[in-house]
Amino acid sequence: MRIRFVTSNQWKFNEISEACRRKGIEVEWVRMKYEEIQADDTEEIARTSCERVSAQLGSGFFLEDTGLYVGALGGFPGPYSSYVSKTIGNAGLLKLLEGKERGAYFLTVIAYFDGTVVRTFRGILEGTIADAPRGSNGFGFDPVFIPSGHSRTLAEMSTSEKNMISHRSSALSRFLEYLAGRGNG
Ligand code: ITT
Ligand code: NA
Repeated sequence: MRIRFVTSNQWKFNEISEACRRKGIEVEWVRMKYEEIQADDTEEIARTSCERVSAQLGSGFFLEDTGLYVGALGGFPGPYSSYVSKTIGNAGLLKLLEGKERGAYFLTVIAYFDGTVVRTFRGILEGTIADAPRGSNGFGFDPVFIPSGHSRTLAEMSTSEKNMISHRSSALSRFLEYLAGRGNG
């Protein structure tokens, strides 16, 4: 089976293709930056993006939206994760969290247009924000995110280790189960 993944983000593609390769699924990278609506709900952003992109690509593709939700910051940066990562970055996030509770989670919502409706699949990874950045693998908030039950940050894990636990790979597993159930797998 072959499927298209629409993202401008090289690291997202690397993770998704590694996870798919293990299951014998081929992923084609549609490297494209689509415009996202501004909304406070990751699912709504993914769904709307998928509807818009389908006008251009038809069906048989998926995309995803991911956010980091920090409890002590009322869920911030959430849907603003991309902007926050590019502007204040991990150093700025750590500064905001000085003296605060460190609980956080990642949420990925995959959206897939089946030709008739958009379907969404979620994946969550719970954890804490580290006191300082550690590790050089991965991207974005990986150096400051320690998954629950682990002592290393995501940036101290390999792609395949991250894929064993991540928000993105959980959402992907649900999506692939759905595809297999439809007889496309
Ligand atoms: P596309 O929309 O083109 O897929 P993007 O990078 O803009 O790529 P998002 O809007 O989902 O994607 O951005 C969320 C940001 O959150 C992303 O730019 C990273 O900084 C961060 N992020 C997303 N997934 C992450 C992960 O698994 N680990 C660490 N940081 C992550
Ligand atoms: Na996105």
